[in-house]
Amino acid sequence: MDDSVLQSSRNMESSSSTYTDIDGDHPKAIIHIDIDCFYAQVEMVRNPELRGAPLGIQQKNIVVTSNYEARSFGVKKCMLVSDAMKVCPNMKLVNGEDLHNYRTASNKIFAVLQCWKCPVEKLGMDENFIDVTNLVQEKLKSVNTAGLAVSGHTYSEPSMECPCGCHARLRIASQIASEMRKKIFDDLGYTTCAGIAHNKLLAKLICPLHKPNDQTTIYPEHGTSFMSTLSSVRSIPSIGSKTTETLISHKIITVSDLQEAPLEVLKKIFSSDMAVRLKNLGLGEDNTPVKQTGKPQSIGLEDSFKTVSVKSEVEDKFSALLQRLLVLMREDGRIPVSLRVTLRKRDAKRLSSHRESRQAQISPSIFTLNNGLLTVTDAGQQKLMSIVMRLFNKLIDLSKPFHLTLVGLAFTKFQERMTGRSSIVNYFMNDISVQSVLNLQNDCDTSATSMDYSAVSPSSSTTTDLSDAEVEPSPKKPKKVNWIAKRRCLAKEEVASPSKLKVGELRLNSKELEKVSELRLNSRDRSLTPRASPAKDNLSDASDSMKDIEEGACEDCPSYVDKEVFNALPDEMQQELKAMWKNPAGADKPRSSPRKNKAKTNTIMKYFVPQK
Ligand code: DCP
Ligand code: MG
Ligand code: MG
Repeated sequence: MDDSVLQSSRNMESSSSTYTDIDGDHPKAIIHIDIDCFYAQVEMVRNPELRGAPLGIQQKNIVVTSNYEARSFGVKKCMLVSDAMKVCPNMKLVNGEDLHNYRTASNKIFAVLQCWKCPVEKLGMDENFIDVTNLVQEKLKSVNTAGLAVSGHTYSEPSMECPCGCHARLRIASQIASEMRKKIFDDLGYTTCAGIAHNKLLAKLICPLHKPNDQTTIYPEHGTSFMSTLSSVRSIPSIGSKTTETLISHKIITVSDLQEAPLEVLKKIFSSDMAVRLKNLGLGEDNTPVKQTGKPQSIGLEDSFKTVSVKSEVEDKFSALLQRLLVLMREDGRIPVSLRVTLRKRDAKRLSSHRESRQAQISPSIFTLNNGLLTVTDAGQQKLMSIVMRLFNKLIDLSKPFHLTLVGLAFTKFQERMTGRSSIVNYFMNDISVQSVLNLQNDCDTSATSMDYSAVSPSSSTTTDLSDAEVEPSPKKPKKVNWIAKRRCLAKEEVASPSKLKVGELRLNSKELEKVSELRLNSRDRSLTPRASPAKDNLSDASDSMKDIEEGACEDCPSYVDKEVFNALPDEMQQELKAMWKNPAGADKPRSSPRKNKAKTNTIMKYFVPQK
């Protein structure tokens, strides 16, 4: 870091930015994309009649953003509605307090950007960084860079190439940025701006230079001079209000001031690391990586208040939180398998507060797919509420008065699901045991993987269990995993090739099967993720975990049949199996006489064979 400061300082010291300044290496190519007047565009895409005339998005008494037509009248972000209407009396207002559509749009944009298979880091709702370095390297192999022009604007034209080759790379990156913006527009209808640079800082700051619906590339040697055009140190993204205040108190107000401030002076004001970082930022230097954004580890909501000390009130609060949480869950798309309840308790004697949480596993079968959306029936919601209240009862001794100042609910673990309307996917995602039927297609070698489940199974965890063992069944248990592993191996012996799996018997078409296989992989990958913090995972041991699934259980099942698997099968298949068990002379002994009854050779029956 010190080196880069020295390097940049050297650049600063030269009277002008000549090409003798260009040395060093600028290997990265970063794109920053920001959606134009985001909330306003979302509303205009939803309702095209709003296009072409001034539009403001109102939250409370503020216009949080407006389209470019309104901006041309002088409407600015975060203007009071009254002021905005004075400058633009014809502006239509749309209420933007419900963020649902904006979040959905944001997720769709993120998904489009993932198509390039480069790291994408989401910043807020309408911005993304994309590190296209590797993609550019790939393209360099096939693209003739000699005649390749930049796509869009250039901050400042270079008169010679940088020896490290970054100019050519950034030109290619600008072409990629164009493709990305075009795809966002073609697929979703949003116009965007992009900044292209060798680091995140410059890519972000150069992005709005040509607004709306355009893009700008900046070359490394112009970074310092571009930064000096920024009037306030606050314009630098990682400099917050406190640091700004401190800098201002030392008469460092503009970015130029920061550039000129000797590092030694900054080190007297800030820690050494911070001083170096500030100095670098001022000079346009930034080596922070683009970190791939993943889904959040948990989705939660909290409600704080002065006091709640009656159980029925707590229940109301949780009920309201649950409704909102289910909306967030639907937007997220993953199936929760763990629910956490948090309380903040006020201790009147000690005049202090502290938080306590408990969590329990929940059965994925509570959730259903309805028109491709994850939903919970009224009965499912009641079930979730009863889990919440049981956890609450464990956190609070109701025989004594209590004083709460916050309640929180969060889904803390998830199973991946495939999107789409396929009911069979929904059906098969209920439990990994069900997936084991499908694993018959796979190599027996995967049994080793299936055994890995035990390594992350709740009961093998060293966690001190604080949770509610009665609450809900565990979706993954080592006991069952053994069954799966054995079953897979049996399958290999008995089903010589995947084609022998009579897919029709499973009422699956090949597309659905593909989806389910993917689903299984997703689910397995999730399950194999080691717990970051076992102490926080107070998962239930689920000793009576079969309770839910055994409702309407298979009383006629032979003892060797895994009831969870059986209960997860479609009704017709259950009926078929039951009929066969009633007639043991039939196909319930597929291993002993697999070819005698030709019609039944490849039925589901063969997978319900006794273990040796
Ligand atoms: N937003 C908000 N409150 C703010 C600033 C922004 O609610 N103080 C919301 C509304 C914006 C969205 O965030 O539409 C994205 O913020 P931007 O700063 O990117 O602004 P816009 O996308 O609206 O406009 P621009 O075209 O300048 O990017
Ligand atoms: Mg924007
Ligand atoms: Mg933005």
